[in-house]
Amino acid sequence: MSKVKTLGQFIIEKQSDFPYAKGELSRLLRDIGIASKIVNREVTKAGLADILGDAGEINIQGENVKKLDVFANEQFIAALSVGGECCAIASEENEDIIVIDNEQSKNAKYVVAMDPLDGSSNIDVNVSVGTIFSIYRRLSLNGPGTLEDFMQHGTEQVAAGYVIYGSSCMMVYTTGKGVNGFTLDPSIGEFCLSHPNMQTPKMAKTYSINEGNYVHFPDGVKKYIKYCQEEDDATSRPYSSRYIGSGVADIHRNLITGGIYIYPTTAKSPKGKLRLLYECNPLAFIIEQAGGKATDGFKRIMEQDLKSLHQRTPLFLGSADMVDQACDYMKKYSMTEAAK
Ligand code: P6P
Repeated sequence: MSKVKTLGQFIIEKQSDFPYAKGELSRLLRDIGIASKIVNREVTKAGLADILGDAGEINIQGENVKKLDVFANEQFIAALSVGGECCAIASEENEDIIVIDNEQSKNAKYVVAMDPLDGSSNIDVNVSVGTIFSIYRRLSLNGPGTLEDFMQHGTEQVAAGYVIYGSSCMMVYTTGKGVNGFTLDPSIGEFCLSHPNMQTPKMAKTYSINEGNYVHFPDGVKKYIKYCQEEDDATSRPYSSRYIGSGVADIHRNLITGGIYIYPTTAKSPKGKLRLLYECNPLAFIIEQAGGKATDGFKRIMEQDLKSLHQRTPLFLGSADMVDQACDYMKKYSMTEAAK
């Protein structure tokens, strides 16, 4: 009997974790998996853009070539629209929510928030990029989904995950019962369980931050960076600075090896750069389920109030002890930041 366990088999097997589940969430995760495989196929061809044509051009097949983040957005919207399990979508690519009111979806139980292709500016230089998704139970009783269905705390997520399109394509997700990673086997076109029950180390020696913004960082972040750079054998310092500039790639590495990712307030992003709904909350759910932590420097990410769809927040995410330490510096040197 093959030891390979596909995403589909795993989802069905774990469905028993939710006694009242009638398969809707399982089918929703399946739909996301299907769209991810289609996006992966296009992302891996991106390097051939010169041959296939740049976005906005007509390629040799006479097809209109799309920017990959637009293509990814369309693929996830299409898969979720026909799947029948989602009544509305919030996307980084769309100003307003996308209401799915076809017959099979308008009374669906779930809404999905997503960043269809985070870090897409890195595609041209062949750096890994990713999709981030977050699933909530709708608050409205029935009919087309509403904006209010998304205005929930991150603690209300029923599932969250990301897909990383890198040297291999992986889906990592949680439904609140741990974190599991699946690697796409192109020879069979299936995501196969490769990283069961992922746990992130409580302490590690990697910090990820764009130090080009140092001058405008809060004092607490400046002090923490200097702490990371000091020489001290007893605490294995200096740490290593690793920053790819593609959040899913940085956070996926830190999830596996341990580390902290920080995107604080900067002059250009006075509220932080990353979005609460479809980047920070899902990544926070995953990292907490893997034993890590995620805050805005002061408060747990998943307890933040969401007041607008594209709301930004500072993000301190990763190994629990490292996040605690960075936040201690924020409390000691940047308490005024919390008041903003
Ligand atoms: P900067 C990508 O645009 C992103 O949202 C994250 O994936 C990434 O970590 C960050 O922004 C990079 O931002 O300002 O350092 O280039």
